Amino acid sequence: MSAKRALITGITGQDGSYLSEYLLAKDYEVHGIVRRVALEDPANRLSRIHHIRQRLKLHAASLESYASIHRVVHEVQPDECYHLAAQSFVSYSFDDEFSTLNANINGTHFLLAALKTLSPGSRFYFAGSSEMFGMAEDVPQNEETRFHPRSSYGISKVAGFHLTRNYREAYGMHASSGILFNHESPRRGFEFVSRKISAGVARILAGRSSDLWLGNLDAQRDWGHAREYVEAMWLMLQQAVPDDYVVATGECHSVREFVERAFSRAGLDYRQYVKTDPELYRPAEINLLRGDARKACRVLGWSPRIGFEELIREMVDEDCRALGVTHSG
Ligand code: NAP
Ligand code: F7E
Repeated sequence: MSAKRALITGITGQDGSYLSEYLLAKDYEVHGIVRRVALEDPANRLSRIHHIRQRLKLHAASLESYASIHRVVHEVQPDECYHLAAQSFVSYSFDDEFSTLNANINGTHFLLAALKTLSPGSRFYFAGSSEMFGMAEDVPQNEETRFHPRSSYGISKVAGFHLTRNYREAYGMHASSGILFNHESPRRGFEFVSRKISAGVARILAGRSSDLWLGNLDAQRDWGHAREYVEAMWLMLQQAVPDDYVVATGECHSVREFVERAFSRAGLDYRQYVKTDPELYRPAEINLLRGDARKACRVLGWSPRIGFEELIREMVDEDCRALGVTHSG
């Protein structure tokens, strides 16, 4: 039997890199969509997939161009398509609502439309987000919780979620959405708070900074590890029937707790280094997100194994190692 073919958008990102490794280990033929500029600057823009680059088939295309998406879908005809590409930074979505909505909504629509026309038997995964719940009425949030997004990023994900559901219902496509809560790793982008903190700890230890400026320390999130969240994506596409699933740990912690644990891992007291800047607060914050992933556990057999402490330890240790510093934590 020939290998299954997967197409991943956003393959250069945190989740795209873990998912590629996971699918390669299952003997998939893995194709990825990247921006043209990434192919011209591989050292910087392909760094997360550098180690597996030779085993991947990369295609230049843009989320903004239907013609380019159409061309890649026509060429690849994937068995499974994982749509991970997005402007994913919530803070930036307040600075540029237009590009966030355009890229995230049109990109999803273009991909679904191209698959429907050229490869209707493909199975499709949409990267939904707990940001869709926003100012949620219920805690914890599950698949029945009403959406109340608080940013154009969250709004774009609600639109993508409904597009995915509509293609499933209207055209019979095997299209599923994962509603994933925050997931981090040493491959997380430096702009997100977890990595900003772990990298900040390492820079302080290395003597490259003396402080770390953050925004709202009281916000609470449900933080898991990206490496195991991509397994849930794959499991969704192995089901006979497409559906939507919350993926979360069920535990939540404040940013302050994350900071406290990360600094103490390195033997430091965060109160001596962390400063807050009101400029880093968001115009509309989400104070508390905590997921109820019982459906994913029951139907997919998925549950998280890596806890909050272990996640922070791995991130801090990896950032310290990268800067060549050891710590006494
Ligand atoms: P990430 O590290 O920020 O990766 C985003 C990917 O999207 C990168 O490969 C990026 O390419 C690509 N991309 C962005 N804009 C693009 C455009 N206009 N055209 C083509 N590609 C574009 O994000 P992640 O953490 O892996 O998350 C993966 C997906 O899950 C995203 O859709 C995110 O919104 C969603 N999600 C993430 C979380 C989380 O906690 N990580 C939770 C829920 C949902 P470049 O490398 O070229 O910029
Ligand atoms: O913020 C607070 C900030 O940017 C987490 C994305 O993957 O997960 C991510 O979105 C919290 C917020 O992630 C700083 O106000 C305090 O309350 O790490 P973040 P996010 O906004 O939760 C969801 C599920 C996604 O879907 C997104 O794609 O931390 N915070 N001080 C800060 N946040 C940042 N970035 N920087 C600070 O200095």
